[in-house]
Amino acid sequence: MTLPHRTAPGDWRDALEETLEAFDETGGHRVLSQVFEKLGVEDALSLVVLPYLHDVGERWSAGSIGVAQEHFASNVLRSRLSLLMGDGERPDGPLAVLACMPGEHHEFGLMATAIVLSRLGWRACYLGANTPTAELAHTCRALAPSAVVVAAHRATAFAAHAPALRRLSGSTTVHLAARGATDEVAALCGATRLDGDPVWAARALHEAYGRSVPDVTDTTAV
Ligand code: B12
Repeated sequence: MTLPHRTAPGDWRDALEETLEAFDETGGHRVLSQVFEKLGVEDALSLVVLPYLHDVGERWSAGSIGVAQEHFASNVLRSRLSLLMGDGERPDGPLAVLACMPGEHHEFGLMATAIVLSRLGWRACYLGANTPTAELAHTCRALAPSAVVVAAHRATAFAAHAPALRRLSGSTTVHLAARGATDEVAALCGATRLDGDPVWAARALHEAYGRSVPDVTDTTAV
């Protein structure tokens, strides 16, 4: 598939739809290489990859694509994003531990935040989907991170583990993220709500921890 003159984010999303939803892995990777190169990692995530995932879900729920196409597209994207994890980390950078709540398998937003934090020099300890809270607490005791980010689509996923999150908040700053992160559940868990899209949120965290956001002009990506 050739991609002449594509510039607008919607065009890139269309190109992902045309390739990934036709089970064309090579074509999908080619589009991703171009979009990362042209837009840079942060804008590619914010304007193309994450909105594309949202659109995939809409097409799946409307019945215009099947589960196989949705799974295929998300697996290709997951493999690609995992290559970006850890890129730019500095050994003396602040440490963040990132995990999805138990039962939560939607991890792309969390991955995007981990990627952007590492590009800002953070060390990102990414625990990923469906992380038991006892394991999260154990990891935080061992690593003493500057910040913990936990994500869930439903507020009940946080509320069900409020006592454990509240205990964790006693020793480190816990940020609740994604659609389930309401003010009410954050208060219940003694945590802070992390607003905004995953890229914006990573930059906000970086600033909150006293670092200025560099002008990232290096668009080097995989
Ligand atoms: C990919 C996907 C999956 C993959 C996930 C793979 C993976 N490794 O992550 C798999 C196949 C596992 C999956 C499973 C399921 N899924 Co699903 N999935 C999606 C899909 C297509 C994309 C999700 C995604 O990553 N979006 C990108 C994120 C970044 O966008 P977002 O979710 O809108 O999040 C916004 C904010 O909340 C915020 N944000 C999100 N995460 C984070 C994290 C941080 C740190 C920060 C700061 C911000 C942030 O950023 C976004 C705005 O920019 C969505 C469609 C959609 N509309 O999103 C459905 C969707 C979320 N899934 C849905 C459903 C129903 C399911 C299943 C129940 C299906 C089933 N019957 O098994 C299971 C549940 C699994 C579970 N227990 O968690 C529904 C949820 C409906 C609802 N209202 O709750 C959706 C909306 C599809 C739909 N249109 O119906 N899914």
